[in-house]
Amino acid sequence: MLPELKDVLALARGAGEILRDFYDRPLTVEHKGAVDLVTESDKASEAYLLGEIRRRWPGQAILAEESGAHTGQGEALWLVDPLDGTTNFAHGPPIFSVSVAVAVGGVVQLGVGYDPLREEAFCATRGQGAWLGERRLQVGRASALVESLLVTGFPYDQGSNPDNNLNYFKHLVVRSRGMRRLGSAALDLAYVAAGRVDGYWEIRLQPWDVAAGMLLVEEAGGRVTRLNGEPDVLRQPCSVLAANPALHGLLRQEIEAVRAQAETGV
Ligand code: LIP
Repeated sequence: MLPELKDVLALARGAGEILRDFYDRPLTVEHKGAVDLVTESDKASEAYLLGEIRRRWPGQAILAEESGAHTGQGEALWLVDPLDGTTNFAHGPPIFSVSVAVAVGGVVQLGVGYDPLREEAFCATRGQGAWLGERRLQVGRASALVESLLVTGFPYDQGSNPDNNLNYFKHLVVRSRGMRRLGSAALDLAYVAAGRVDGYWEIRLQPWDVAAGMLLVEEAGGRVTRLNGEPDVLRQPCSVLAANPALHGLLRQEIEAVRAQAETGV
């Protein structure tokens, strides 16, 4: 038996309630890497989500940020980010989310990105549109970079890996109307779907960061690919480029120009 969107939404809201309880309280912060944090709120949210999934959909496979891959039977795969934006959560900026998606046969069919502080649930079912409450989501119409508000992020190995997105950032920031780094990939994608920002790209993410958000953007009329234009966004390490179709093409051209410049050294 497969879940319905309302089931995924209920799970995301339940996890969001846990995050609200933890938010603004002193936290124990552990390190998965130099700047890759995990808190008890990540773990508590994930424990809740996995417990509910296993109770109501026993035997279905799960890929979750903190506990990794859990094999199952059948074609369903849950992709769970219990707290997307952990660094913000640990430091204080009120920008984080719960991201839950369900893929069947490798294709994401259901996705929810939930902001527990604003209580905004961005939801999508493949082929049935993307929604924020009763409002149907539609990507923005920016058709020139200089008209576009862009958002991006940086990988956790930003300090040790020279391929850390600064090259694309430097090239695009001066060609756009504005650039933001919000700190939650799931919300970045939800905001592209809602037309709040016009384009988003990021490198070396994980499937749980982007699975729900990529469905939101696709169902809102946007285009989502890897930075190189290939379709398999969820292939690890994930890279993502999301925008309305016209702007997606323009961003692809600029990204290729940066790549060509790096390869030729000119
Ligand atoms: C984060 C993403 C963010 C990215 C960070 C990290 P987490 O996910 O939401 O966009 O820049 O490197 O991947 O770790 O907070 O779930």
